[in-house]
Formats: sequence, C-alpha cells, structure tokens
Amino acid sequence: MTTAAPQPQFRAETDDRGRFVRQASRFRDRVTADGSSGFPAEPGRYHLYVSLACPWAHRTIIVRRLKRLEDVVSMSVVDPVRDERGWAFRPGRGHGPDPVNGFRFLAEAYAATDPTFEGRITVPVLWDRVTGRIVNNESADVIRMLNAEFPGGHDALDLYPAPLRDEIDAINDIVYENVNNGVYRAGFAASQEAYEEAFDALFATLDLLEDRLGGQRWLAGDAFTAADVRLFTTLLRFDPVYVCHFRCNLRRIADSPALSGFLRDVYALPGVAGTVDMDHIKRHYYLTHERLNPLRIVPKGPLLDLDRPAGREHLGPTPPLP
Ligand SMILES: N[C@@H](CCC(=O)N[C@@H](CS)C(=O)NCC(=O)O)C(=O)O
Repeated sequence: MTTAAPQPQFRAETDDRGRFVRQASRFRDRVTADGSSGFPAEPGRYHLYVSLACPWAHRTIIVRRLKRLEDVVSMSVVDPVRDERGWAFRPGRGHGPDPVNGFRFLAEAYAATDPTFEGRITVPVLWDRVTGRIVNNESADVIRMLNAEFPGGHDALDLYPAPLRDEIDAINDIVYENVNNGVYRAGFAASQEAYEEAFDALFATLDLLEDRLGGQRWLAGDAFTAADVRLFTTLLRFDPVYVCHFRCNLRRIADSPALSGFLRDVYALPGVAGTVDMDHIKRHYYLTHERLNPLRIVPKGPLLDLDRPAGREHLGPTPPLP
C-alpha cells in the first residue's frame, strides 16, 4: 500500500522551506468621509460580511461596536464551519442568510467584483451596495475606515490618534508578524524548521508584550488604540485554539499575568464581550482545517476565566466609551 505524502493546509501559500506565506489582500479601495476615493462614507451604503470565528474579522466587529456604527454599516455573519466551497451563508445559531445579495457563498461576492480572482476567499469583506462590489477585504484597512471616515459614530473614541500613529504602526508591525500572523505561521508550517522559527518569534514577542503590559495599561501607553484591538483578538483565541490546534504550547496566556489581565481588561470594555462567540471560534478552527485535525474532534476545554476582573485601572485611564 502506498500512502500519499502529507500536504500542507495551504499549498499555494507554502514556500519551498515549508513556511506559510499569507496571500496579499486583493481589494484595497477606501471609503472616505469626503468621497474623494469614489466611495463616500454614506450611512446605510456599506455592509460587512464577517465570521465571528476569525480574528481578522473580529477586529472589524469590535471597532464597529466601539464606534457605535451598528446603524451606519450593516453586518452579517457566515457559518463558522467551512467546507471546500468556502464561507457560506446558512441559517444557524449566530449566523444566517445573506440579507444584502442573497448569496449562498461569499465566493459570489468575490466573483461579482473580480471574476478572475483565484485566491482564498477570506473574511472580513466590506461590500458596497451602490456599485455592487467589494470595496476592501483587508481588516487593517477596514478598522481604519471605521475609526475615521464614517459619520454618526462615537467620535470621542479615536483608535488611531495622530500623535500616536508612529508608535501604533511600530507595535502593529511586530504584533502582526510574530503574533497575529505568527500563530498561523506556526500552525500552517509544513516543516519542523518553519514551525520552530514561527514558534520562537511568537513567544519572544509575547515575552516583550508581557513586560510592556506589566507596567502600562495599553500597548501605546495611556490611550486604548487599534493596536490593543488587534492584539486582543489573537490573545482571546490563544488558549482555547492556538495552544493545541496550532501547537503554540510553550506557555498559555493564562500563565502570563499581564497578558491575561490585558485580555480580561479589553473583554470587559462595554460591548466587547458581546462580540465574542467561543462556540463559533472553536468549531471553526477544529472543524475546518481538515489537515490539522482530520477526525474533527473539538476539544471541550479549557476553562476560561474571561469575566474575572482585570484590576488594571491603576495602570492607566479607561477609554471614553458610553
Ligand atoms: N489579511 C486578511 C486576512 C483575512 C483572513 O485570512 N481570514 C481568514 C479567516 S481567519 C479566512 O477567511 N480564511 C479563508 C480560508 O482559509 O479559506 C485580513 O486581515 O483581513
């Protein structure tokens, strides 16, 4: 009997040394307050397609909620479990049909925008009802637009204040490479060497962040910013998913006092807990990556203690949230 060689989860995004190299986001147009980009920030015009499971989409869900843009940018949720047809709109707990276009699969939104697109169909997607196309499918861009361009939100909260931009960009670069995408580089590595490279960079960076957050409340200092939102969505998934599914098991977030305090601090901000769906998160990862978990058994644990007070108020101010 011959056995086929094991294949990486994403062949097209694996280099010759077994490293996971994430595809670039395809749609990068901008919605602007003044409309100069061709996509004016009109209330009711744009729609966010998200998965509650996905850490990248979760950023956009949190920023939409904190900025109180629920009535300005509509949103709908895909089934957390994907098959070979990709993200799908199906009825179920916490997800449902597509209210805008009646699509059955998110792939239809991509095909409507660029019929030649052959990459992975990803969430989040910012859809324009007027032109009938995707404006942007890069979460980093979408949170910036939600923060700054749309009228009618909670303006007192600025997640990307001008004086802190260089600092936020520098933090984001390190956190993206080694933590947000670092867990994926470990999990989708197709060689021991590639896995260890990602693993070492991930835990070295978590050590730096543990130090930093031991002495200050938020990553950029006194202001709660987009950098904190971006770290939060990875930390939230770390102990229940990445430790086991992606083999990121040097230590847990629960073993890191500052990181776990920070995680609970963000979780306790008004509106954030309501964006968290641990069932979607766990079922998505363990049921979808069939090469990592072929038997599709979903671990029952671990116990999470997200509601325990963080007790970090002495480290800095609480953001201006209603
Ligand atoms: N750079 C993108 C990444 C988005 C992304 O990779 N989303 C994942 C879910 S966590 C996805 O949709 N994957 C689809 C697939 O693997 O087929 C962003 O930040 O928006």
